Amino acid sequence: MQTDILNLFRRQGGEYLSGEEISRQLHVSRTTIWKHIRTLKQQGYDIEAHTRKGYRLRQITDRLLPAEIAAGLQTRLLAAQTERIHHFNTVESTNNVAKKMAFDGCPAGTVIVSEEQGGGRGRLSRGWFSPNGKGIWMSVILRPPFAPMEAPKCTLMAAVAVCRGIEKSVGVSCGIKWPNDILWQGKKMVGILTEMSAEMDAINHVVIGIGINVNIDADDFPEEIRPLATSLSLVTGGQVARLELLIAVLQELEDLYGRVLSDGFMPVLDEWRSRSATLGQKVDVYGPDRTFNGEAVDIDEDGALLVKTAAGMIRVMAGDVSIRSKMLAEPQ
Ligand code: BTX
Repeated sequence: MQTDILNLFRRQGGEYLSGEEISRQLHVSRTTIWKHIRTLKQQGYDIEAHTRKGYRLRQITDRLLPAEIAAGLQTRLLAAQTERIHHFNTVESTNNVAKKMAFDGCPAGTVIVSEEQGGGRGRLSRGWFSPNGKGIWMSVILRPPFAPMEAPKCTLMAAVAVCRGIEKSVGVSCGIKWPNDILWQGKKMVGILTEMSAEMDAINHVVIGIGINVNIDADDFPEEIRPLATSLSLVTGGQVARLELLIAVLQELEDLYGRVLSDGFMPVLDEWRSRSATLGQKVDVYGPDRTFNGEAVDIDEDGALLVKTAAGMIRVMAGDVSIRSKMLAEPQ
């Protein structure tokens, strides 16, 4: 019902619509309409009520509300219905919420989005700065028919989807740094944290957490990450519409996932390579059990980084990579 009311407002383009007209079109009483409008206002919609003229939606909110996201999407799986999108004003971590929902059996394609995170997480218990209303902090739940060792593919797929979404919606081209960062001129714009639950030979679910710095000013960043981080507003010099961007990223992710399921992983891998800021660079690799350096030459089908070292080729499944070159690359 709330979606229907919002659709009527959208068609009205900011003009008033009487309660009587809304109740006639939606076949419910004016009291019911009034109650739904009260709920919409509580959700953050800027709806003005006038005793004679009725109601009007003053402006589309910048909050990432489920009805707004669903209205912009043409997906069958990801956030395909408003009920599959869960919006919060604040949570500790959208990945934590998503993992709980996934364990409780929510459908694949469920998306959790929050205006802010109090305890946003990166890899290896690192934090992720997620200020209120200034970024996209979201988690997507998938149940891919992959073997557990193929889960890193989800990170690569998400990285390509985010790059495409940013390019289409904001017109900014970013580079992907293996395994999970998206950079602009060497500074971190996006982080991706993929977590999974699996049996020996099958994945139960994967949670893909995506954090995009959208409208964060340089002074907003904590001092220790300020030299390393950037945001879309810093790059473009203006405010960026979060909702459009979120919709673009989800649409790209759905399209890529569908492609992976039908045609395999090679096309995504090729696109990842073409957008990579890591390949062809001299790198220092900080693995779980050793540190070494060499040249990043490729990634393989499982998403592992292949590094040419003095001692031969080393296949890196997990770890951090720092790029040695002075000029950190955009996609080559
Ligand atoms: P990471 O371990 O590669 O990067 C974490 C490091 O990045 C931090 O130690 C810090 O140096 C730096 N950092 C922290 N916050 C920011 C920021 N906003 N911009 C740039 N650099 C930063 C990266 O892990 C994975 C991050 C995933 C975040 C998403 S948000 C939605 C979902 N929920 C959640 O808790 N995490 C994911």
